[in-house]
Amino acid sequence: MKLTDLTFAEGFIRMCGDGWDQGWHERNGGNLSYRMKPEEVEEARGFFQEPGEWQAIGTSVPDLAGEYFMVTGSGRYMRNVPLDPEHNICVIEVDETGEKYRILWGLTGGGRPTSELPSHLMNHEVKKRVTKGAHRVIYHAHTTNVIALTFVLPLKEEVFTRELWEMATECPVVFPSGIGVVEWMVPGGRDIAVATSKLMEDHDVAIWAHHGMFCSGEDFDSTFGLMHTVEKSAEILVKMLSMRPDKLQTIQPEDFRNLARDFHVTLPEKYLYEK
Ligand code: 2HA
Ligand code: ZN
Repeated sequence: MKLTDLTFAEGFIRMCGDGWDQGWHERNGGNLSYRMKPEEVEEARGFFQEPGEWQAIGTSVPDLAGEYFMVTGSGRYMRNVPLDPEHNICVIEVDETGEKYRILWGLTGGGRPTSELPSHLMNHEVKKRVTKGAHRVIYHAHTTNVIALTFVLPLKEEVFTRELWEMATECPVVFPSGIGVVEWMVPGGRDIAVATSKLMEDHDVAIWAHHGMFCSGEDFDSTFGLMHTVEKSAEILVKMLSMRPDKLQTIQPEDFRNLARDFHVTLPEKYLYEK
C-alpha cells in the first residue's frame, strides 16, 4: 500500500493523464490542486515524510489555515504524473496563519508546488466559503480553442458566456453562472490570483486571456467535465467562425429561458441580452 493507492490520489493522478490526453498540457503547462478531506488526511498521514521547511505562499489565505492539499509540482509535466506520481506531485499543509506551506509527501528529488500556487489557494479559499466547503478541486489548463477565442472576442464575461452557451445546448446547464474573464496579466503571482479569485465568487470558470482557463468543482469528474465542456464549446465556435462569420440560426434568449425552467437552473438575465 502506498499513498498513491488511496482513492483521492488515484482520482488526482488519473485527471492529470486525462488532461494530457486532451492536449491541454504541452511541456509543463497547467496544474491541479485538491483540498483533502479530514478522513483522507488521516489515511495519508502514515505515508508522510519528515516535513519540509515552512515556505512563503506569496499571498495570504487565512481561511485555509491547517488545510492539506495534493498539488502538481512546479515545472513538472502533467504527462509524467501517472508514470511517476511521487516525483511530480506533492501533499502540502498550510500553516496556522495562512501565509506559509510545507511539503509532507512527494516531489522526491526536490522541487516546489506549482508556480500558480497563489491562484490555486486563493481560488480554494473563495470556493470553500461560497460553496460551504463543497468545492475541493481547482484545475488550470491551456485549452487551445478557448485561448484562440481570446484573440477575436471582446474580453467580456457577457460575450464569452453567451457565445459559448449558444454553441451547445448542455452548456447553460453545465455552467449556468457563466464564465469570468481576466485580461492578460503576468502569471504566477499574487495580482493574477487576486483577479481570478474575485471572479470565482460568482463563477466556476475563469478564462485567462492568451493563456488558458481555471475551473473549480466538487470532485475530479465534475471539474474535468466542466473544463472539457467549455473547451468543446469553444472548439465548435472556432469551427463556426471559420466557416462563416455570422450564424444562420442559433439558440435565442427565450429558448434559454425555457431551458432554464425545465432544467431547474438560474440563468442570469445579463447574459440573455438582445443582439
Ligand atoms: O507552467 O501553466 O501558468 C505552468 C503554468 C503556468
Ligand atoms: Zn498556465
